[in-house]
Amino acid sequence: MTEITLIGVPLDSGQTRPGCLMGPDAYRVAGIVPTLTGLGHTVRDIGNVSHGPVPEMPGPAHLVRPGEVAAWTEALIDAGRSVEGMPVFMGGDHALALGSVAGMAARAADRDRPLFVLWLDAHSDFHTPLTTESGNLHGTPVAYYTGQDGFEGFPPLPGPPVPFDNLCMMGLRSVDPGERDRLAATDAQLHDMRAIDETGFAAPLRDFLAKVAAAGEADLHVSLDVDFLDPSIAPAVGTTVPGGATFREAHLVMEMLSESELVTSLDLVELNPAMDERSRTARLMVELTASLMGKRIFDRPTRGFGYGVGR
Ligand code: EXY
Ligand code: MN
Ligand code: MN
Ligand code: MN
Repeated sequence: MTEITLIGVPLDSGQTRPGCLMGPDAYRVAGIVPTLTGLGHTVRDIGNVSHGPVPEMPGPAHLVRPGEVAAWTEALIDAGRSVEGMPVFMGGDHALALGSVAGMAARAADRDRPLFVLWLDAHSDFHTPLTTESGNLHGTPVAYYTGQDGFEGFPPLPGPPVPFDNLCMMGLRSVDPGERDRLAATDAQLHDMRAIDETGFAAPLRDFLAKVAAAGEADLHVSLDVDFLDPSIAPAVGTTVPGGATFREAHLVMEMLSESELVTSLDLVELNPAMDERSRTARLMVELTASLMGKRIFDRPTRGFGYGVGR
């Protein structure tokens, strides 16, 4: 069983639509604590964290609240790095992943381990402050934690940048021209929905998990953006894109991750409770978290059964 630390991140400065700051409480109302304790885990909810002083920022004038995002990044690096068990960052928009992933990379390095990242998102979030057209910094975390240029005024990475070879993206279906060529030139494993339609999720996910397992002692961070899911099952997000993961596909991904026993930290991001329908999306995200944390229809042999990832 796992010691889970819930970290509430009421951050909505990565974009302009209000509402994501209610996300952490929506997960609490949807029962994330009893759901996880009911699976046998130890759960500590440390409440909502806040950020320190907001710095003056250099950089393009159209950036949306860059000082707040920089301050959050600093706060989340600190909040996550010292957690012993499994941190779950309850957002909050995806700008929280500048800090959560940078902090997890530092924590992994503190333990002499590499960090792998599974990015479940309709978007690649690979803009920098210099390439973003919208100015919305929730579209930039991947560029930050992989160490790209253009983040002047943001905290320096506290640990090593995440190598592209350790990064897998699934669910992609909205990638801007400014992100596309730079990302395609990297070693990141990029699975857009066109590819998923051909292979399904299982085969590429199995390959990625086998790679993580082959690294020996390694950490794996999963960043789950609500818009990874199809809007028909998850309407409470500001950046809906048609053609997302279905209910069963999302559960399969979570169940495979659970069976791998490799996941060491998690983001739940972009939930906007103001756009939800009777907590439907919040409840689905909690249900997916439960599947990631071991909820099964039937018990199955674990430690890599069938996936070649046991160790
Ligand atoms: N690529 C678009 C932009 O940069 O504005 C949309 C980014 C959406 C980011 C969401 C959280 O995944
Ligand atoms: Mn603030
Ligand atoms: Mn995202
Ligand atoms: Mn997204």
